[in-house]
Amino acid sequence: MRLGIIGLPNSGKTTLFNALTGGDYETSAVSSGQFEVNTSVVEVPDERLHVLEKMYTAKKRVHATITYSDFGGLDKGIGEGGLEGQFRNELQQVDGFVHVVRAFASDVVPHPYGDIDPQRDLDTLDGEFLLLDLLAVEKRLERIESEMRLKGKRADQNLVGEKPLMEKLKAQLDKEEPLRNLDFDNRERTMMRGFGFMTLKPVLIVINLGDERKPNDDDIKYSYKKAKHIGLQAALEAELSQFDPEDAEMFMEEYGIEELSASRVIALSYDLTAVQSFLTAGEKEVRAWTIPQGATAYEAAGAIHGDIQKGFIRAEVTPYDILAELGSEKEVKAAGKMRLESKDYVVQEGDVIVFRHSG
Ligand SMILES: Nc1nc2c(ncn2[C@@H]2O[C@H](COP(=O)(O)OP(=O)(O)O)[C@@H](O)[C@H]2O)c(=O)[nH]1
Ligand SMILES: [Mg+2]
Repeated sequence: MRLGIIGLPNSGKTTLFNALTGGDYETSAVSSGQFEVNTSVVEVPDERLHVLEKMYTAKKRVHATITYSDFGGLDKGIGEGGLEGQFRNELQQVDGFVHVVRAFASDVVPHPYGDIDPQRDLDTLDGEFLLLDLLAVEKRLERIESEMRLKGKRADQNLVGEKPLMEKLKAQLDKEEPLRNLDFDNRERTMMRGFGFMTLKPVLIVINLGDERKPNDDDIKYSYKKAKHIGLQAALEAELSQFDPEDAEMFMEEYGIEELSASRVIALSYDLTAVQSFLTAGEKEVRAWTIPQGATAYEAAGAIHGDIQKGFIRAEVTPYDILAELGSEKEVKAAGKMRLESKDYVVQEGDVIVFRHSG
């Protein structure tokens, strides 16, 4: 899963990227205005893996991961002016966005538009993305219409079949509403797959609160267009991510910080894209695997290895909570709490699974 960190220049994107990834990329009070992308992979914190690691005395602990890409250079005008090919491709390929909105005031870091106005900033970039989608939809509609005009009855029916969907999208975008707020059936979702519509992607809004404000976003009253949001102090979080764990803990205790907001952002962004984790555990390793919500045991097997999927016999499933409560696989079996499931079983978050397979 890959998420794009977006926002206006000097909102704190690279700072947040550093906070999330423990990276040390250069942040700057003067924005270069260049399109550039930094990419890094982070582990999704998961307390369950630590418990399982002890339970199985496992040699290795493998977390689910998220790839974050920090997109520098987004600003007013990208909708109309168009985006460079490679940069645009990368934006279209991400599974969702983390939209950084600046709420911090600073004399040394100029805001590109002069004053601090989070709602305006949020709407500015959203507006550009709406425009990009609208242009793409209009282009497609023109293509469909010319196909119908030129070929009449011999027109490509797959292409023509997209027309009602494209009209539905256009109506939404004309209202300046993001596509993600519409409901779609599976057929429509399949049709939209190749387009990489920006406003269809799920978004998590991160309000960069700055130094003086407590990480509490209750007092910020903008409308979020149904998007999830979280407030944090990006600069502070980035600094803490560079500390040794013990030093960070001491610092947090001193300032009464219970949990790093960066961890919250990672957890929230994992939930953003309709995925879930199932777990495998043994002496060799304990591991969290990422699959779509609603995936079957057969699909879960495929996430591990094609051979396990091909030779699928059954899945032995124990919900994590039961395993943690009873303390071992043996106890679970003795209590008759291990379930045998077939290929079409719908995997639940936190299922600990052993796949029996031939070959
Ligand atoms: N005072 C303050 N400065 C910040 C904060 N977050 C980022 N900055 C500074 O703002 C400038 C721009 O940050 P950067 O992450 O490079 O923004 P980007 O252009 O969105 O990538 C840098 O000088 C940062 O140190 C913050 O929470 N408080
Ligand atoms: Mg940057």
